[in-house]
Amino acid sequence: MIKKVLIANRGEIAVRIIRACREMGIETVAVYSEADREALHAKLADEAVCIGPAPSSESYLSMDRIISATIVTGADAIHPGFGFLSENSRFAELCEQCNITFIGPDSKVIAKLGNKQEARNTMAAAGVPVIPGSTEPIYDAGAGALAAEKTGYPVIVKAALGGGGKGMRTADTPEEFEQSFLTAQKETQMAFGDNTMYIEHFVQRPRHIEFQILADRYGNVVHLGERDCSIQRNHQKMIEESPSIALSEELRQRMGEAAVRAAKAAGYQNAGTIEFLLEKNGNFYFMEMNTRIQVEHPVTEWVTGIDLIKEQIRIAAGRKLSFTQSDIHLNGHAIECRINAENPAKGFRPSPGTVTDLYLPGGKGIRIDSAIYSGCTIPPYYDSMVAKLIVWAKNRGEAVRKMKSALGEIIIEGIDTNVDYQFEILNHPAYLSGDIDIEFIRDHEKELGDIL
Ligand code: MV4
Repeated sequence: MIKKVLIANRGEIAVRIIRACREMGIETVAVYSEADREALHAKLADEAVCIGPAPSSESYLSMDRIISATIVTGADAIHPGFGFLSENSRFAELCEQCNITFIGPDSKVIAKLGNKQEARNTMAAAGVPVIPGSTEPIYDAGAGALAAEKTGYPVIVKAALGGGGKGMRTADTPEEFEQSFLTAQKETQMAFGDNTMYIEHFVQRPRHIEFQILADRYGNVVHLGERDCSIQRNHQKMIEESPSIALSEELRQRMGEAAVRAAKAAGYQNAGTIEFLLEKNGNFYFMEMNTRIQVEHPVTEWVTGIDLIKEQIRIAAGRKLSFTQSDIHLNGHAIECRINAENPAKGFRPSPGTVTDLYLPGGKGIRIDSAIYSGCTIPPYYDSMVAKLIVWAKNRGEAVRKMKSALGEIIIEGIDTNVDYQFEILNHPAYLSGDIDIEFIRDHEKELGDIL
């Protein structure tokens, strides 16, 4: 059994994990950087250890310091949250070597799925639809051009170790290819210290649909339905919802089965997410698998009634899943808005600083996951997301109205936020009608910016 968990993260997700542990009777250890001395996660945990200076590289990304803090405090498991070391296979391996339970999949599975080209091949072999494209790693523009020709233009060049948009370029024609490839590869080398690329056909105006899965140690795999994450800006998601209004029950079942097949093919354990691109005509393709808990997990929790963090801990402790696929039903509609400390009028530039006044909404069907409090200081060193507002209602229309009402109540003084911008998105007729794809923000930039 797991008795004490060290949370290798900060902000709202650290708080979320501390709460789950406390409810399960598990002790908690927070780690914090010098910039986070007064941070909520450090105050709420049973113990807190300072692991170094403000920059992530010297604190939240320092494997040695985090492992040391785990040993010193006698914690028997680490929850990595998202970002930071959560998808670092070497960190998971280090935990394994130190006899610390890493709350997530096996280090080898993380490494296998972290290589997107390898993941594509694994999925294709398992009968999961993948986007047409290269089957071998590509290291030079010449080999790339041949693969692109075979794939069919337009194409997208991606970093094998990438994800989240870095090291990615499109090419509409063979003439554009070399330039796009070299730019993508240079960025890839800078970001990941590796220059392995792969090529896919560029899918036009898809939705981003992802399936949550849970897998235990005994080969039981279930999916918990989908999240529609199409509303994003520069690869940063802004609004997520479950279920997606783009899926019929029949399509949900087919995509869910594909997601379960994907997890089984990877030998996956714990919570994971299979990302798909969904075309307007209903064709869907595996894009990548995320081996961590995700920011948007609360919308799935609300429509399924399953606490994903608790399930992660139970699975890591060796427990069997206590439900099967037929026990899982999607009830009602949940929407999440990410609240960021940023200024939409100034190109969404980060807005760190001290929160001088704070009021957060509540009431039936409203959940806030945050680590801010009145008087807290948001340091400039980390991600700008400071809170998540999640609402639930019987149907999408009511959920949208509830979200708009709740956004309207928020008071955050002292820093700039995207709260008003989020309101404008929810107020847009195209959003309301469900006419959304990954280009939504770009398509409607002008109207959405009118309030600024
Ligand atoms: C794509 C694509 C279209 N076709 N791949 C963006 C982040 C990274 N995970 C992969 N991404 C994309 N890959 C093919 N073959 C379009 C995107 C994409 C995107 C995907 C999901 C959500 C938002 C997006 C915004 C721009 C591009």
